[in-house]
Amino acid sequence: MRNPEPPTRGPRASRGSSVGELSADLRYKHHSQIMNGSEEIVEFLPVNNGKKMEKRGPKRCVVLLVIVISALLLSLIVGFMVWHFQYWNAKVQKIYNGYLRITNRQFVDAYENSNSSEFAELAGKVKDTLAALYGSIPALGPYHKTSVVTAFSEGSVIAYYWSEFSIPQHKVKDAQWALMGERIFNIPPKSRALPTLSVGSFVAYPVDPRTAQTSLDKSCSFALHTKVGEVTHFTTPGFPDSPYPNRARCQWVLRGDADQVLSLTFRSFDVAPCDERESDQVKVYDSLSPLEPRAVVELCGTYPPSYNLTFLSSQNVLLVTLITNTPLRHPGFAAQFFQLPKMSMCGGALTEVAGTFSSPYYPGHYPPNIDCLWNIEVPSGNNVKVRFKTFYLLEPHMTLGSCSKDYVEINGEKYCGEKPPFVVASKSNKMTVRFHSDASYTDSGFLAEYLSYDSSDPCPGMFTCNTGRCIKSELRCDGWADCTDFSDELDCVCNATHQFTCQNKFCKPLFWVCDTVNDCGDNSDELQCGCSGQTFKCRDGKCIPESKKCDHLRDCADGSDEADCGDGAGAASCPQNSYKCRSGVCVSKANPECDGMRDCSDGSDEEQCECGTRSFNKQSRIVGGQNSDVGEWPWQVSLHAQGQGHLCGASLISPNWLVSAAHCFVDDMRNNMRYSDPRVWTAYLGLHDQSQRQASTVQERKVKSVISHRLFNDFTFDHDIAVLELDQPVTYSNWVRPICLPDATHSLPPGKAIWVTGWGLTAEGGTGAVVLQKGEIRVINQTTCHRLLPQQITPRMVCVGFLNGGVDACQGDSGGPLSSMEDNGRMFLAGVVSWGEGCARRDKPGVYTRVPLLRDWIKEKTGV
Ligand code: 4AZ
Repeated sequence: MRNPEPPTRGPRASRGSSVGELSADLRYKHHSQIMNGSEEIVEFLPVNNGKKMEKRGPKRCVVLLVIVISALLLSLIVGFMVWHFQYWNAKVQKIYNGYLRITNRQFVDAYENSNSSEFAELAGKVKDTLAALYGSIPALGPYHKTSVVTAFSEGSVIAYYWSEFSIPQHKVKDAQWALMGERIFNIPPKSRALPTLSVGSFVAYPVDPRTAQTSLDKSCSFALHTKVGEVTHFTTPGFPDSPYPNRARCQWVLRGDADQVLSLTFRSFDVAPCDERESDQVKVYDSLSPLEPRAVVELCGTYPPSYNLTFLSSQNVLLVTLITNTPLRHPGFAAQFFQLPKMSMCGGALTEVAGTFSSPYYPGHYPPNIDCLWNIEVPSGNNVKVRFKTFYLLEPHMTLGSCSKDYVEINGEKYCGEKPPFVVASKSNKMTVRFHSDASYTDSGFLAEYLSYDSSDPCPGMFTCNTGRCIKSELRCDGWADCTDFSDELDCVCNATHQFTCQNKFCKPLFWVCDTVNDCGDNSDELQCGCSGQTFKCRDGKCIPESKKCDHLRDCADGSDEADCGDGAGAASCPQNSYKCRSGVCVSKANPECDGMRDCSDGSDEEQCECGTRSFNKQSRIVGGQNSDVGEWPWQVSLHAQGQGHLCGASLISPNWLVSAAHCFVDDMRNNMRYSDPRVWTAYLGLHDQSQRQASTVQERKVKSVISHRLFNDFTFDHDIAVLELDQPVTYSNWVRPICLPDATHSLPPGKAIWVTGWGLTAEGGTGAVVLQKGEIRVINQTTCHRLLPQQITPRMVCVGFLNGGVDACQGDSGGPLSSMEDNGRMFLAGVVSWGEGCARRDKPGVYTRVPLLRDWIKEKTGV
């Protein structure tokens, strides 16, 4: 039999394979046979039978379309049902922490013991009360699984609990709203039939799953009650000899007697470093339930012992929790607490001519939930001025500028956050200062002084800033903003002989005009600068002073001032100030070394970066001075000369190499001192206090060799750098660590804030410091540096300080580090303390050796 023509070129015609066609034909044949009972000729559509095709094609299309739509609908329905049961209707477990106040019970001591029958009896009633309470709320009742009472405290009785719900996904929001409602409206509403307990108020908050009490480790749960006149101590398990457990959920319930408050201090604190993702964390709550809105502080990392970690409660209880997530090994904390009577009043009347006042328990953290009011009244005819010497009212997650949480309010204006010293003045002899602390997170607060002043002459013999601060009259219109609000530089009539009038009316020294630095702020001092006379024209058209050409500093944005210098500076294969990877590739980014980003494809910019970090959390809260914190500058070294004590500073750059100033090692033959002899020197590392050189943190080393720069000039102090080799390498610790060495191309932009540290004199002609001092100073542009110290500055020198003076290095700081923090938080050795005209004098900034320019020399001599 001849194979008939393929059945159709309609919908089925797309089958391309002969097998497909064959089988299709066979099926048709079979179908006809059944229909007719005999072997009848089956009619197939001829290929060219267009009419028939028209008739039969659409019919099939419809059938197929119906099939497809039905299949689609079916899968939609199935999908919806899967979604409904899998997700929409799926139950999620929610845990809420809370507390409720029972008004018809008196607290008995047995409630402190969760194993007592009294505890069990009351806990049972609280559970029933909670069940009844949730049951009366349709959005909660059906989903309530269980409630567990964890503790009781006084007042009348406060019951702390957690409740578990299993809520369909789509009802979670309603449940949350319902609980919010309960939180706002005190219960019991008249209509609700609750068991025998009378409940005054009720609070519940969703729980961070990490702090859920369900996961609490029973072996790491402690309850402590301190007695009158007693200080109670507690530590993390194993402290200090072994690290606290990994993946632990620990808690300490701290109690005092009724009507007392608690003062808790962490005397030693060293947990895993804070990390944005997962870190170990200690939290203190002003409650016996870990409720976020009652959190007082959140701690991680390491704090030096000098840091004030004292926290006050608002009631007689505190809860301390430790949640560990990292496998890091840290000793944990040692803490103590005691009770003291609740402050009966806070604030008061201040009627002296001058005096001081502070936030409660200053410098400890003020307690949560407290309001103080000071009414200051000075003799009539005078005005009041309040100067805040320290001001720390900072809360995590606070919205900037809103002062909606903790604040100080003076004459209707609110102040909050962290502020440098500032003054508020009144226009009368009265002032009210209100302090408010809300229920969560506290800080160390403020210390303030008030004084009365003659309103007609607020600053006798001085200039009064608009902020109320008094500054020396000479500082008015001198081109430098001495008042924080610039008011000393406003409305000035500039002295045309030596001052330039900026468009914004500031007066600036004439020699700052056209020096490529925007000194006016509106750039008007850099406009209309022709490239005439003693100026060099950059390739981009900018003019710079001729003296800046070939000074090894990139002054033109395109580096053209350092090209064609014929001294090898421009001969490197990378353009000036661009970093050269080991592979030879140039990176144009500023200061890419050790910045945490792989800028070189060979990774060479991120090698040897174990430097420039400190173990302890950064502190900047030294009251009334510039003492450093312990471990704040772990690369700082004190160099003692035989029989003379501390003479110079130095910086640790590797386990056995230091960088210092060459002038420290110049022999003084008149006094028969051979300072170039390494045997004269002893290096103290990890030192904080010169009187505590035996402290366990200190590592003492002899010096094996002193290498001063061959080009050091004892007259000009050019190339004032030396490297010292230690007889034995030091061991890195929390107190001893190296600083990063900057690449030769590392830039120090004018205006950059840098730290100088040392035990040098604390005033010109004064005495040396006992405790390591720190000062924040700023890089001064090279033109200004030349002008202020004419004929004395070489390209190897950089001026750093303030033109007003005030903060500076001094004798004894020489050789010490100028520590510059880069974007990634690492500290780099920007300079070495070298020389200056006196100390902290106006217009006489300190001069430092530019370390980047001598980087290659350091590498050559030390291999570091
Ligand atoms: C010195 O004699 C010294 N003001 C170091 C720095 C400064 C002055 C003197 C800078 O070691």
